Amino acid sequence: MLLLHLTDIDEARWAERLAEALAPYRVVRRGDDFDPAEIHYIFVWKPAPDAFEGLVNLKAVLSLGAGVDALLAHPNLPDVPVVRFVDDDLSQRMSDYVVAHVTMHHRLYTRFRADQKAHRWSQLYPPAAAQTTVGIMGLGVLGQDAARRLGALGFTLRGWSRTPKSIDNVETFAGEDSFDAFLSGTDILVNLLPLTSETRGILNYDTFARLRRGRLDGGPVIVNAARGGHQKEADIVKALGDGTLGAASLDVFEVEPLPSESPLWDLENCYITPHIAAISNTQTGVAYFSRVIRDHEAGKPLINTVDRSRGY
Ligand code: NDP
Ligand code: OXD
Repeated sequence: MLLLHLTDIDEARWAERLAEALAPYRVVRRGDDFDPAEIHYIFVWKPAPDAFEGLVNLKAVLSLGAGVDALLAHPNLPDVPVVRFVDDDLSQRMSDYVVAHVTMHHRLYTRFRADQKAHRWSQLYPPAAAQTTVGIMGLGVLGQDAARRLGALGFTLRGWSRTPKSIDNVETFAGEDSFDAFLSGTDILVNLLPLTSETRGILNYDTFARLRRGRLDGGPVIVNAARGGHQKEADIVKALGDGTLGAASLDVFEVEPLPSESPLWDLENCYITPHIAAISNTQTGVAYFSRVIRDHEAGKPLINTVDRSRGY
């Protein structure tokens, strides 16, 4: 039996679709009449502290989120495999966000918008895409998809991961020791890392100060579409104010919703979206998670399981 525990999401819709896809396998929601000992899978988003109570025969936890930082921090997460969401539609949506913001900054949107407001005719030609280096932190499912789509637009690409990678048309860097070299040639820094103890706070003033200067008018740029815990917002405000950063696009925040008194809201060179870079699509999500359950029940191994020791 599959139990749904989705908070802030249209759980009824997911339940209806999953029940159709998995029939005759039983799908239940909290509040339905069922024996917790018969639950073999639980599908979660923002699970409550008692979400796993009584689930003594659980085979796997299925995470609607691609990022599992909050789930791994759940105080009562059972010791069973965690399967995270990996999906072409999700990757496409994330790359849509990344491409939109990278191209906007590459074409010096902040400068020309300010000129327009001031009725100022001031010609300045942005560098060609090939002369602009986008550095992607995190070369996993989302980072590699973004790299492929940015590469098709002609940008020069580099990427940073924990373990070495070889990816066509991307100069790759791995590990702490190569972080400085990676940053020193990056004009637009895109963050697609998971949030772990190693990556928390990585978008800080020291990181910004090490980015390449002189290529993009106004200064280097950051684009964070991963987790708010990666960024130190006081450092972003300082760097956007003193020219260490030319601009920032932020989809995620230390506290969400972003408090109305945050200074980020009013900065002309800060572009805020409310954690909407990519959403898990019901249609493809139902296809993915019903396949995970069906395959596992047929004896196949689980896919896209989280390595708890790495934290992602
Ligand atoms: P993956 O697990 O596929 O990729 C993670 C990448 O980060 C890997 O390349 C990994 O390196 C690298 N990495 C991990 N730790 C480190 C480290 N300490 N130093 C350097 N590199 C590191 O994740 P996804 O691409 O699927 O997702 C990335 C994140 O995007 C999610 O964790 C989630 O937080 C966020 N997200 C945000 C959304 C939004 O709407 N804003 C939507 C969906 C996801 P290696 O390859 O060596 O393992
Ligand atoms: C995710 C998210 O991790 O929506 O999937 O942030």
